[in-house]
Amino acid sequence: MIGRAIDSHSCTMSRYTMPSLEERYQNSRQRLVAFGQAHLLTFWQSLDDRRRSELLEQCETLPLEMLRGEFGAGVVNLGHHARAPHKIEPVTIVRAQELDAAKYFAIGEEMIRAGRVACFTVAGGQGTRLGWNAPKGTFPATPVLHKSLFQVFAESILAARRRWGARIPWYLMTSSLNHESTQEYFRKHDWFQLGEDSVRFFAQGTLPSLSVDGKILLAEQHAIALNPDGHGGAVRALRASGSLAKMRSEGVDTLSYFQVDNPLVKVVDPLFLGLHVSHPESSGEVSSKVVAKRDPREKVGVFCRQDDRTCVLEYSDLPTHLAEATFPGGGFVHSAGSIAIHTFSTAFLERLADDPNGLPLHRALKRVASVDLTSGQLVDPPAPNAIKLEAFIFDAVPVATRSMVFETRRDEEFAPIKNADGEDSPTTSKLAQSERAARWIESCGIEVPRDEDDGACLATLELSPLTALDPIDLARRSDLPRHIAIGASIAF
Ligand code: UD2
Repeated sequence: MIGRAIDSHSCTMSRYTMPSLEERYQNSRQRLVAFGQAHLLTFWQSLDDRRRSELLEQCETLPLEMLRGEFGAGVVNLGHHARAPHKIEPVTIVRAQELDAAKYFAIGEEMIRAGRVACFTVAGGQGTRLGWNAPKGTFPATPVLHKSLFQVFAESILAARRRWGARIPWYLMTSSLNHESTQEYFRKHDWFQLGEDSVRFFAQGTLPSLSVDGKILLAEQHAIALNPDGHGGAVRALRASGSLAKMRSEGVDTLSYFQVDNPLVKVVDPLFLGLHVSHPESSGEVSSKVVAKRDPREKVGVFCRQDDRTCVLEYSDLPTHLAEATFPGGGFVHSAGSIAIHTFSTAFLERLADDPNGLPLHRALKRVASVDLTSGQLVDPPAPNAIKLEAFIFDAVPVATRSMVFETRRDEEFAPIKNADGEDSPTTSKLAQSERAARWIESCGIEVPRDEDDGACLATLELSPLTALDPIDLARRSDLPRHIAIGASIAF
């Protein structure tokens, strides 16, 4: 930090000189000692100057002040220790059928046309559960043409641009693990016709892994064990990358946020945007979409009320008795499952980014290979040994004055690809994509073959967003077949 600050000044003020390695070492040492982390310099004497400089650079950028509370927290309070659950009540849910949807849809359309809306995808995760080594967005997701997740989103954005005559820039957050490879993928595909200057990548930040007794771990003798700081890192990264400033300069004041794993997402949804800016339940800061949970154990966060604030409790933090609680007449009390689709005002994100404490950190016990301070050898532990810290974007929700929770249809908007098989896998997602295409095609009066017993579609269908963004769009087309054969595999 110190080195960088002086470096940038030195361009114009020549009386400043770069601090020597020794000065930087002394500064870092003092700071690390103050936070009980001086062990990071254990191998200093055996490092060459290049490695010493690399290590110092990492030490200088460690957010030690922000992490102060984590160093002494130990293994207790894994999960969301910053907000222990006390009184948890169900949340108010806004539903399309209970309001004048056409009015809000028109408001949202006007926002898009006016160039106020940008898309934002968080794509910094590793896709470990899926067993896919490349960036998750490159995973072949569609049932017939095997288009990647990134291509599906790109086609949706292109289609939305054409429909509303708007620019709709696309911001993608990567991490140090996939920043280069993600950009390379888009370059190879010529940015899917969106134009290079409107597809904008920035990498999220990192946080150090800690031992269970609160010591930052070394991944190498000269390198700190760092991991991406969670999708909540988006708040700082949007600011640090200059993205928020760019949005402001281009008149964008609203972000349509979605994750990289859901090919059914509406990348911009006029109804949701209109509700976000003008529904009485919304303060226009952050709004969220939910679906009714499949079952109490489904691995999605749950929207609830706590201390008179709307918030999200991650599934791992929701006590079983609350997850399984039912109303006297039936139905789960806490069924508002988060599908990680939000609308944010950029002004709200600016305010969050200004907060020196940032979003709370969640703690998870994980396996992390680290250097043994006595032997200097890298040790790959057989069991979880370290605390990884992450911020979650949905912790922005309770910061808002009021935050709207809007229920949508799972079969229309949520079929994530998370696991290699079983629930939320490529198989279940492709089936859901094909079923949605079948419903839209049927709504245009075209016959789709269906199983007599369970009603399942007996063909595999894929609808490009460029063909239709919704059933109304599809009905305008004159080039659809009149009939679809059993067993057919068709992409429109
Ligand atoms: C997330 C939510 C869960 C539910 C579900 C819906 C969390 C902790 N849980 O579960 O409540 O809403 O989604 O599908 O978010 N990412 C980054 N950087 C990171 C970590 C993740 O960009 O450091 C991205 C990742 O690329 C993906 C998204 O965030 O697009 C979700 O990450 P995840 O797969 O860890 O979250 P998941 O599926 O457990």
